[in-house]
Amino acid sequence: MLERSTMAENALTALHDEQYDVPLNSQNLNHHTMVFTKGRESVSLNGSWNFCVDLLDTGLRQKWYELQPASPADRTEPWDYDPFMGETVPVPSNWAMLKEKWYFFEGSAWYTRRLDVAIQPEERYVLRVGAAQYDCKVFMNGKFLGNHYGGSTPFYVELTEHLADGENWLMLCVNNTRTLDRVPMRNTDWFNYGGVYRDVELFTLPGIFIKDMFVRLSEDGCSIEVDVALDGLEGGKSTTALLEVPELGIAQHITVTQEAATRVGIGVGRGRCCIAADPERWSPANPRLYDVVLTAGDDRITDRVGFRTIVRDGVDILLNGEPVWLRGISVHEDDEAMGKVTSEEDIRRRLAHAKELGCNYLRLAHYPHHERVAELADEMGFMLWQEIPVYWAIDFESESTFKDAKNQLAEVIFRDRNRASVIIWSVGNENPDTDSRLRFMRKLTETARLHDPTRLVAAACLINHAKLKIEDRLAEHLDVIGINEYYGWYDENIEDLRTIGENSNPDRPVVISETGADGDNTCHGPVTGWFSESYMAEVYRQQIGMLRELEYIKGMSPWILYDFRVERRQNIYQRGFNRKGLISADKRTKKEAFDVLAAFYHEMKDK
Ligand code: GCB
Repeated sequence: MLERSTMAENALTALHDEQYDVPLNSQNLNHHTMVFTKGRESVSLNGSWNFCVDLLDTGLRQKWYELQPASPADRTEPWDYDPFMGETVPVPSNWAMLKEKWYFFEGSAWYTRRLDVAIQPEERYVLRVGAAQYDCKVFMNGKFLGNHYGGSTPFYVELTEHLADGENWLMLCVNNTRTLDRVPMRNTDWFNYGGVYRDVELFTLPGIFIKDMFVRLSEDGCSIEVDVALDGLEGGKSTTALLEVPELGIAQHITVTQEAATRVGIGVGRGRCCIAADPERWSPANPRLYDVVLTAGDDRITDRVGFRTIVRDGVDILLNGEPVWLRGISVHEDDEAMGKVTSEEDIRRRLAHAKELGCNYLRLAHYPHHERVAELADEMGFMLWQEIPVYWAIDFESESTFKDAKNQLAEVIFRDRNRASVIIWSVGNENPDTDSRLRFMRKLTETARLHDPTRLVAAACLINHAKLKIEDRLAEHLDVIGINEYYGWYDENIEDLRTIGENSNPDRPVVISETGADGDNTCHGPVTGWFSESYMAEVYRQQIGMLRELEYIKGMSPWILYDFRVERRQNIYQRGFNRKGLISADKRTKKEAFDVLAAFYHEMKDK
């Protein structure tokens, strides 16, 4: 018995301490601690990490993170896990994909690695974890440094004051337990992958560094607006930063003044400017990007930014002032072999398949995808719907659930708001229309607009199937109403779609955020009927036949590009996968419906 508790008086009562993790659930790593890292060099901490699954949370109870490296002869008591030796796994990875016995593992897992740093006195050190699903607690050299909630957004830990010159030990405790009060909650239609599944990096920064930069075209399209945040300004001081967009002849000084103290005597300074400019507009047809460089003291960052406007005008979506119809496809971040770990090749393949379909738009469902997707979408000319996992039965009554959702939304916005491709922030999917949900999600729409007034806000809303009407009080707080409809699959009469339009008479754009059918195109699949590839294609034909006539529909993102893994689908045709992909889980074999949709989109392109 090695349980250790600061609350318990003796060793036995420590076994009864079920509050052991409370001090460590601080959520102190959040959107406030984010650092702009694009265009910066880093030291990769990917690779082999010591690893241990920990179903009973023994590590937190016994404080494994306080152990120091020592040989058995030098230890003074027995130990249940030695973080400095034993099994290793690659980072990034999802443990479900590494060993069969970890496939359904839900709980804590410990990642440990050595970190050697030659400390330079003037420098600051920031750890970035691209994503760890879901709750991650960070420890270094025996000390707890912070905790992050949210499985799909990056988080940052300043290590400066905790690093020793030379050898250091970094530990991450990652927990993927589904709970009722988190975002998402217990029940989802995608696999609950656990692990550190995006890059882990160490950034070395000067004493005053650029914490944030937000660059965009103003709503009237006449100027470029820039917000800058610097970290490390000394009490009451102001400084200047230089913004350059060489191809536009812009070299503009921005005054940055201290706003809030983050550490003793050290604060964040903010500055803003608005520069008259007329850049070439970014669009899917002309994905023009400009180099943007920001210099502040010894720090310098670069980004590639596209300039465009996206607004709602009555029932239309206007890109650079012109109505646009969204020819989209939904995608999950999922791979048969890699789980949620994604690669440049995987993202490029995804976008190449979308191009082949004739898409100008993707819905990144149901959580923030890897940031590389938006960068490549910027380059290749796709518009994106990005969302947070406020999915199904979230605990809308809970303040702490709201805090979590709001933070995830802010994090993805801060991460991607320089990406022209992102046109929509979506705040939820298929949530019941209760008073508490309305309050919760209305506040999320406000958060989205506060952090980014330059994009549209959407959600997948509800249809009243008895009245055949879009009936969702959230709709009036959105710019774009998404509806998930499955006529031909879960829903019966496709003609209802016409009636829904007539009965709803929406005053803003409606997009079909999902529609589709399962088709098992493997050797196990049926030839006709439910789950056959041919029935799936027929559903697409019927959908397209109907949707092309409906004026109120301004775009669609059928469900989904690839088959994806999920626990809840276990019939003989599904076998642990949702098979609504236009391409099967091998990401190669196209189903008949692929060509049906491609033919429609190619025809729409010319309109
Ligand atoms: C939905 C959900 C999506 C599911 C899909 C399905 O409405 O939004 O997450 O995967 O239906 O296949 O049932």
